[in-house]
Amino acid sequence: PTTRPVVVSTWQHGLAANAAAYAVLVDGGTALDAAEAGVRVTEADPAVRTVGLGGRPDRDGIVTLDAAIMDGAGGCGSVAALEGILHPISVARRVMEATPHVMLVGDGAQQFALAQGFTLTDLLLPEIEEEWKIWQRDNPGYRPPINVENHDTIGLLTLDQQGNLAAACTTSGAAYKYHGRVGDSPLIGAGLYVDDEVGAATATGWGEAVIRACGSFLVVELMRQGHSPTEACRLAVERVIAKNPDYRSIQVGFIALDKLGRTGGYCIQPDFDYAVYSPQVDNQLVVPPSKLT
Ligand code: SD4
Repeated sequence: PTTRPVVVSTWQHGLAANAAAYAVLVDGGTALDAAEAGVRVTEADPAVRTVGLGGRPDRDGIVTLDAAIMDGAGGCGSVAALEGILHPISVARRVMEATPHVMLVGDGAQQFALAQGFTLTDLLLPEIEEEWKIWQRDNPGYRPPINVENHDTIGLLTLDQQGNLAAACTTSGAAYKYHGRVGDSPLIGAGLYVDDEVGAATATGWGEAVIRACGSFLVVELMRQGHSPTEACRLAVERVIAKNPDYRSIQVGFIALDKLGRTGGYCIQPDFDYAVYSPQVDNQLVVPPSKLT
């Protein structure tokens, strides 16, 4: 039996994103349109400290954004280290649809966005700038914090009524990162991956740890081998742990959606949750199993 449509996304802010994405899907919209519409809600929400407007800056006080979007046929686009654009996910989609490329970064990504009609927005909120100044004062070593709280990307997976899958992932990245640092979120195969023959996956947490394991690609390939979404996420977390001896001090979480509409997740630390919206689940938060307790 197949469940459609389905939306699943990371963290509590996933609930609002899911609502927007699900509305597109029940209307007969595509998985790709729904994925973009969903995460745009989080990007524009000034209360979310880890995505778009209201996101925390890098250690130089500059908000730099990473985002990627992918469909189940292999189409994908992404931007990294993008400054001053409210909706990096929509720029990523333009990269996918209006260029011969997959990824644009930094100034080039911003120039492309402006040429496509996006406008500049100041994304650094005054209270966030104050917080950053205090962090700077208290951290003379100027080292980005590596800890379990330094995360909360929105990653969102969709299955539409036609049976097509898509994923979107967008973030301001790790707080107080080096200027120019790129995390897992805009990297196809790390922050997200989709294959209509199998399913879709996305990651949240300490991006460096996800990149080392090609996390989201791994989850999809494990589902291809027959593992359920939750079991695929668990095995991918085990791989992350094997590649990251410091795993006790970081969080990594994966969520997955297979082509039958089954969802699942797994994480290192127990503080992760994700939001599911389907004909059977009325947009609810799920707490997945975790490696540590
Ligand atoms: C990153 N995975 O840039 C993202 C961080 C995250 O809020 O989840 N951020 O490493």
